[in-house]
Amino acid sequence: MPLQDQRFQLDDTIAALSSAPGPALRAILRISGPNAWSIVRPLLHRDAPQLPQHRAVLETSLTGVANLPPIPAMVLVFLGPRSYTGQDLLELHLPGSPPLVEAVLETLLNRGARLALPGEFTLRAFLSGKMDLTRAEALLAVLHARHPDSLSEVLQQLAGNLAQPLAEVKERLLHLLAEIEAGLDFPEEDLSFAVREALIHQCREAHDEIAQVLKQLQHRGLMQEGFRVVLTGRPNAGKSSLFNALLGRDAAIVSPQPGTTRDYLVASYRLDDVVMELVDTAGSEPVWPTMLPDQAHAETGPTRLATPFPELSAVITAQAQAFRQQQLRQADLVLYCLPVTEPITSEDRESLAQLPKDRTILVRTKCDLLPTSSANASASHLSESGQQEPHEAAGWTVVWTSAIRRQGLAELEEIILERARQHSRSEPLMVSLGRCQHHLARAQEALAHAETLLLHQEPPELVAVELRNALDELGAVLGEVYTEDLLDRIFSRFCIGK
Ligand SMILES: Nc1nc2c(ncn2[C@@H]2O[C@H](COP(=O)(O)OP(=O)(O)OP(=O)(O)O)[C@@H](O)[C@H]2O)c(=O)[nH]1
Ligand SMILES: [Mg+2]
Repeated sequence: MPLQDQRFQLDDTIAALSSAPGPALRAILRISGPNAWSIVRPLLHRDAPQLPQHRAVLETSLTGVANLPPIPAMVLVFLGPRSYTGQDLLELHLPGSPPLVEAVLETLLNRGARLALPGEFTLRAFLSGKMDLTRAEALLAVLHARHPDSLSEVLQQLAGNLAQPLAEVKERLLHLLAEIEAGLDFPEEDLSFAVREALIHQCREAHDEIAQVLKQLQHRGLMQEGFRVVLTGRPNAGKSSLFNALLGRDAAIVSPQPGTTRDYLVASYRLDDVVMELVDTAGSEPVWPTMLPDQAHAETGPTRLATPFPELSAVITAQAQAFRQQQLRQADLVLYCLPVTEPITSEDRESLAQLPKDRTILVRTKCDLLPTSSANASASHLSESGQQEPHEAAGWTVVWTSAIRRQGLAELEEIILERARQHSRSEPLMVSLGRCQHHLARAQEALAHAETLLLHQEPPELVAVELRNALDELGAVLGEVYTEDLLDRIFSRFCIGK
């Protein structure tokens, strides 16, 4: 059966690991559907009761799982319809050992459960009316949130601060429609002036309330997970200079001394209509090793100054490197800076090996230091200029820049913008916002049409059609009107077990 069809098969009993995979103190397996209890019951220790009458927590053990001895388990029983999915739902809390969890899951599947598809538990919650679509989308965004600001935004949506005002507007429009349709039974009696005035007023009110919600959504869009562009590379590679050149101001200190940037700097960076975060980090090698100052000097050459407090510097360096690693983990795009005048070192190779090619741009900095004939070169012009990138650069997106002469910046910005746009199209929160904004704008259009019709004393039937259109659009936001295709697109973005 195609996956889409399976997804809407509510009489199946589905099971999956709901906690994060990997070793942990506890793992949680969820099983939901009409046979959840009958599948789990024979595995429970013989003292386990018949299906509890209420929500219950059973401290028990599981037997008959592969050839394993009894497994201590806590089983939470949620009876439908008062459960997350609206169906009987059991949670098996187990010791978080991956082979053990796998064996229990396999036993559940052998006993008739089907492995849940991504987001299928939440889809069931939605289909059983436990959750409107804005809340389901908010849940998805909560699971993917990385920053406290965007988390609080989506938590509010999860709590219903989008669904609730819209449900209220909808209620009032339904009332309005009922009034008009009641009048339609007497077509010869056109709407009186006073009634028309009142209807216009109510249409405007609904329009304004939707505008308020749209404004909230717009704010949420600005608070979205910023696309994070992180500059990294060896000390002195020209990261801070590029950071300043992209921002168009001197936000970071630049100096010929390697190790100038010891912390990391985050700046709001706007390209076109996309606001993102640009992060400058410390160079990617320990600049002040825990060695005596004169040793450091001897090993790294004259540009490196001896630190007066080697131990303190080692601590700061370690911290700077930890920050850099953390920023790299959170990066949506990495700009790996490498002066065009320097070869790719083993250290660069090691660093690059850890970065995903599709989310990294190799920025060859300081291209003004090359002879003028090749100074205008960029990745796409390499062969013409006779310059060859080292073979390690093959397969990477390469851009040549000079922060000092502002060369290659437009090309770099174009790539950054394109990646940021691609990213926001796949961000759960942004997808949800786009969908809601689309329907709300159309609801507003319908209300504006209704108002115009009322002003021009057009027949009430036409006004009713526009009100129905507005109601349909609001219904679509909340998920009362949906297509399987839309649900498939939303819920397949969840991970399995959610
Ligand atoms: N000629 C030339 N010099 C540059 C360019 N970009 C940076 N530099 C010089 O390279 C040196 C290091 O620049 P920074 O921007 O501080 O390098 P960094 O990678 O931030 O260095 P750390 O913070 O120490 O890791 C400075 O002397 C800059 O003036 C460039 O495009 N052309
Ligand atoms: Mg710097």
